[in-house]
Amino acid sequence: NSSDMNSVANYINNNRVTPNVQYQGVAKGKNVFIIHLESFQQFLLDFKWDNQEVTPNLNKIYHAQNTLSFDNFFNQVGQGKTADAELMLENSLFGLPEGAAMVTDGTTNTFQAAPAILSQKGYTTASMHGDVPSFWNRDNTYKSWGYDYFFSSHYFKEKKDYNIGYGMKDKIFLRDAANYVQRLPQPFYAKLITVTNHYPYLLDKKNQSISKTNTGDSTVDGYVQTAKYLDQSIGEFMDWLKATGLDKNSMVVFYGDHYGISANHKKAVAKLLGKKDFNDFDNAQFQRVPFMINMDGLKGGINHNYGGEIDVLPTLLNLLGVDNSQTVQFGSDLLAPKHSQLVAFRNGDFVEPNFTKVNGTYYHTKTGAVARNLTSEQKQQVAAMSNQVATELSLSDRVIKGDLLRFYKNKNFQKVDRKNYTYNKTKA
Ligand code: GP9
Ligand code: MN
Repeated sequence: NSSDMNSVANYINNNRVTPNVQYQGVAKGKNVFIIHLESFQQFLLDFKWDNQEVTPNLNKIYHAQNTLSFDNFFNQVGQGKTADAELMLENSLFGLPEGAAMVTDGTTNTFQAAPAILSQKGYTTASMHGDVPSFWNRDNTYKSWGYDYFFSSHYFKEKKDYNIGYGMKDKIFLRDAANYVQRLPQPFYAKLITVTNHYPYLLDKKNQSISKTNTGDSTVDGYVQTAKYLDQSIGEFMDWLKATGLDKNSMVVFYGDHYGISANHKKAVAKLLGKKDFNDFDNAQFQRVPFMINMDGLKGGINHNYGGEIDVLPTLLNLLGVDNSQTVQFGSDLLAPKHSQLVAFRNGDFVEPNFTKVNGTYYHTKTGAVARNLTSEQKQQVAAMSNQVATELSLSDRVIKGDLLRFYKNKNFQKVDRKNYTYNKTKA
């Protein structure tokens, strides 16, 4: 009920941090691209195989002077995978302990999502994806999030050979999506969801331009091939952006949604990384995914702050100069001087600069050693962090399960009326 909402709002307001004034509004009025890099992990950046960089285009973006990159940014998804990532990125709410909130609650709940926030600031908003609209209940949830458009596979030409795995091949998808992007009134907020780099990493012969790895684990060895293909599609997309001049007035945000190689493949990962061993601690550190913000004139560099997907919305809103002092958000601005570096995993574990908790065991983040003989002060610290993680997760769950945002009054935000949206298109 509404008093539940008040206690959540109190918690959030107590933890709200003041934004970084240096970056405040530097992207005001710019177009925004959110580029979803399917199953793409941080370790792929600068990774070499077969005598070549696997992802030269993304590496270039990662190291560019006008890219703000993060090397301690973690995926925080649960069972909802892609859906959890989308939910966190655009709402700063956690995925649910089980299932996917986009499916169970996306149609009926009230949200204050990025597309709605920005469309109330004059943006045109669109999500594009080369899979059927019903996957993860996107066609319903996007209405609750205030997306003006959803260009799903129904909007793209189909040809023999255009599809693989879960949908369109990334190069074809991004090329065709560009036609829709170009017709959006500016400023726009456009999310492009790739999918070729998805388990089980299938790719047709003519698109393979690097050999498979040699771990002998067939679910792992194709990963570099589809990652390279995704990287090439990004290279082509960036060329297009430049050719149109859109690179001059756009902020391009890249993120990896979740791991590509699960904890079931520890042996193969150890071999891939040239390590003797790969334990639970290593696997927690392996949850890093890219988060990069590229924009003409942006003061970039690699930022080492710990953070995760939950932190994206406040970070972007501050860059865009959108007041988010009233937003219900569980993350904190990655660039804020007092950004909270405690990164919650969906199961209650966490990682932060000093301690990592995996399956209830504490490790020293710097060395990976099990944290034995903690001082009483350290014991208090880790207990407090565990509590904070549990509190955040359970409050976020209450927001979703109780549909609490329907009670929340935010003077900067007008509630979304789902009836105003339709994404129907009959197949051409
Ligand atoms: C399909 C896609 C895959 O539309 O986005 O989702 P995932 O399996 O990665 O959660
Ligand atoms: Mn995914």
